[in-house]
Amino acid sequence: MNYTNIHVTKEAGYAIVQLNRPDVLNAINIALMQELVEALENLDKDNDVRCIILTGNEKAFAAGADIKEMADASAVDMLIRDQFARWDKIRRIKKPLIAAVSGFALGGGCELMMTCDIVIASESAKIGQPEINIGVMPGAGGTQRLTRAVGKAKAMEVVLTGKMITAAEALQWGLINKIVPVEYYLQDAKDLAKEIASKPPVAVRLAKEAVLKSFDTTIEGGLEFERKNFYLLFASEDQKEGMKAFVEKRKADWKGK
Ligand code: DAK
Repeated sequence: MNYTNIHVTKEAGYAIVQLNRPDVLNAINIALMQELVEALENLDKDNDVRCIILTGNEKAFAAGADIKEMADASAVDMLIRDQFARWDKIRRIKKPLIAAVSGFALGGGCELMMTCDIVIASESAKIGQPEINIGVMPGAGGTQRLTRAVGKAKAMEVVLTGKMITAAEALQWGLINKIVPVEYYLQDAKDLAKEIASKPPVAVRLAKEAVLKSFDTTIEGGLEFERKNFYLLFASEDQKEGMKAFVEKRKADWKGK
């Protein structure tokens, strides 16, 4: 597939989707979003791909939605563009998404990062929700996902001041998983993707689904959901293979079924 605003590379077991508008710090315009959703949905269906890395470049993961594209839009224009439908599609990607973040992850860039399941950041990452500085507020999950990740007090500080936080702060606050030197952040994400790709895919899928469920249900509902997914895995060939391999002291050969 030929894309203009992103690059897609497939490696053994995983894929890398790189945002590719370096001149504008990977600002997310409609064209980029269309390509991103199409690529992610295709990779989600691709049996050779078991994990997806989403990245930018050393200077920017993404500095937000494209302000120039939105500046003159009316509320009705925004409604008709219905861009939230595309963001929702990213939320529904079933394979694990790893964000490999360096430089700016701001506004929609931070929201995209938070839609991913695991975040590996370089030491230079600068993360924030600066929408307040341009007369708006986060619109693609920033007030909700950030608050759930770091708590009300810190989310308020970030959203109401528009300040950027460092990678070290983001790690301390529990927003990201790991900080690595700039030279290694992508390699680190690849190593993690390889590790996840080596696990039984059906179990990975149902486990991701169950963890995400915890965001929008009660503990009772979540435990019930988890249990159903757990039972379901006993219908998979990989459960039989995984437990048999353990007993026989050999490496499991996953079929993804
Ligand atoms: N949009 C468009 N262009 C951007 C941009 C952005 N968000 N961020 C940077 N650029 C462009 C700059 O205009 C500049 O272009 P030229 O002037 O060279 O043509 C180029 O990238 C380099 O930027 P700077 O010269 O400003 O670079 P600096 O290193 O000096 O500063 C910076 C870097 C990241 C601090 C600065 O660029 C900056 O403050 N950028 C804006 C950050 C920001 O406010 N981001 C939040 C945007 S609002 C929605 C979903 C999501 C959203 C909205 C709707 N729906 C589903 C409907 C999200 C909204 C947002 O993200």
